[in-house]
Amino acid sequence: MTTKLVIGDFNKSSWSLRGWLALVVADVPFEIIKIKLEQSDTRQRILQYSPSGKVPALLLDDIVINDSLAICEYIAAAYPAVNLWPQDSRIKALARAAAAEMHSGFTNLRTQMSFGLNTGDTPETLTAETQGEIQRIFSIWSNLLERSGSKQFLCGGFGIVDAMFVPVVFRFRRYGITVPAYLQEYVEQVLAYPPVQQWLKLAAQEV
Ligand SMILES: N[C@@H](CCC(=O)N[C@@H](CS)C(=O)NCC(=O)O)C(=O)O
Repeated sequence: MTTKLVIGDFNKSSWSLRGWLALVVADVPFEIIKIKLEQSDTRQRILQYSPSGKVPALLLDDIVINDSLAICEYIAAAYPAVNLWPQDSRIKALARAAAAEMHSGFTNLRTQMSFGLNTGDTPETLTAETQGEIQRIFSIWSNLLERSGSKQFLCGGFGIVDAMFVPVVFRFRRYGITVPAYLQEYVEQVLAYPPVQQWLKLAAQEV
């Protein structure tokens, strides 16, 4: 079976990063088809592969999975030994809820603190709504760490829930958000995680 992942720029596409991480962490061999975002032909180029007009899209022989969380779910199911979700069903439910909240929410944070690793302006002040969302993320992380008893990632080994929040860790770093001391170690482990470093390297090499 051929596996291809259609993504946007490494510097710009936070949703691509999430899907890409699932494949890399599960050690799936795949090819990348990269489409430059924010160009006059971007939409037309993405539509050649992804019916939603969005990236990432995972191209398998006979289907296209055109959503980051669905890609993560597919990889978790296809490679169960990697444990991309926690094994404990209650912790897994909490991890899924956190991943879903990230996937569907935090619109103020995503708008005011754009993902661009090397692009975009830095807002002078963050709105109360954005600050509230940052506090909510701290609370999600601390709850998962406490409930799972993990000293590493949110629920033990690096999983989908961590992948969903990697772009947030990048944003906190880029916008100088002070992370509470009890979450500092988590953030450092995420930034030091080899696949995360690999993405940052690819982003740095991108013209
Ligand atoms: N819910 C989708 C969102 C995907 C999304 O918004 N992708 C952006 C890039 S990060 C995109 O394709 N933008 C292209 C465009 O709007 O032209 C997912 O989780 O995959």
